[in-house]
Amino acid sequence: MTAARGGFKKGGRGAPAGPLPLRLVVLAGGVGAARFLAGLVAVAPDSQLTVIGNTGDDFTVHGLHISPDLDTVSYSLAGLGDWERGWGLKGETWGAAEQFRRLGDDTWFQLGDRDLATHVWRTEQLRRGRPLSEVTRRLAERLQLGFALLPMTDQSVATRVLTADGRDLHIQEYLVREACQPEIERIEYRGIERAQPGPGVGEAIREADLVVIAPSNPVISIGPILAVPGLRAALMAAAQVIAVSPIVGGEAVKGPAVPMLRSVGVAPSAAGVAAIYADLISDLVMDQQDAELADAVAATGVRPHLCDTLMVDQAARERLAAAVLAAASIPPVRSAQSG
Ligand code: FO1
Repeated sequence: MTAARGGFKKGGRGAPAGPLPLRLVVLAGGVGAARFLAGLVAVAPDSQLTVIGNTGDDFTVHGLHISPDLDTVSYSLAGLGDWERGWGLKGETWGAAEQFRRLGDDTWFQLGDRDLATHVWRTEQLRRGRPLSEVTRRLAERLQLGFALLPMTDQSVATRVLTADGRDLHIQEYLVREACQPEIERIEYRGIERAQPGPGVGEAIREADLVVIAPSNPVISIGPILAVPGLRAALMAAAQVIAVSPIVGGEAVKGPAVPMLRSVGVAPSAAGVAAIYADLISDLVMDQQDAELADAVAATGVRPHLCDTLMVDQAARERLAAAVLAAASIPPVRSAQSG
């Protein structure tokens, strides 16, 4: 990443001018964002990358603070993640989970032995009074990520799923323990009104040449980030914001985006994704399988860009990242692998 670039205006399609490194910001959930980022860091020109991560999924298990989306991004980009499972570390063993089970603790949310060390370490740092942003900065440094990973906020926010049968579930209970089965009545980002953008979050968005909304779940991964007071306004003032649709052919690439979008009254399609982000984005990168939806996307005032968005391997991740840069008129530093 050595070439140098400068800024351009919102919706601008001309080549960026000037000698500054490109300032890229990615709004990220878990696995979809991690895959996209693996492509982006490979093809982006000389740039300062800031990843703003969802913490609405954060959870306490066995007394430990878990930040699933931050960990999925950091493990994956540090080359330590289990790409197949989509979460946790590769080469994991499960001795601690077995012992927790023996001791009578709930083990539906599995912590591998190596992963456990991260949570013990993070919890201890938090216990010493360090904010999550500081703890995450130290973790990113130790894993040599090479980019800034910022939690969306230092305050505690919990994504809750209120079910049609009257239950109030933490998002992890809904996703993992209940395997996304309950009918959703409503989704809440509890605590969001007291949240402030984490240190550096607003500045990174304001100073960015390009903000990319990763192909993550718009409701439970990106929704909490957008709901942090002040961040929508910062995005509306940003130079250029482009999203990647996580919905292909009416299906989520992974996870429960379809019932989630329905629960907020949005069609589970690329056109629905365009509608949900329409006031923030100038462009949507969407799958070529959804070509017939391009006009519906354009009708929301968002420019559609068609390509293969399925990130089946590293070559595909790089092609998608290159397509996003192309949508912003930024040539990749090298051609994406042809596969
Ligand atoms: N997902 C599962 O489906 N089952 C698990 O037991 C599980 C454990 C887990 C532990 C640490 C971690 O960082 C993530 C974990 N995940 C697990 C993934 C996670 O719950 C979700 O995929 C994300 O929160 C959604 O973005």
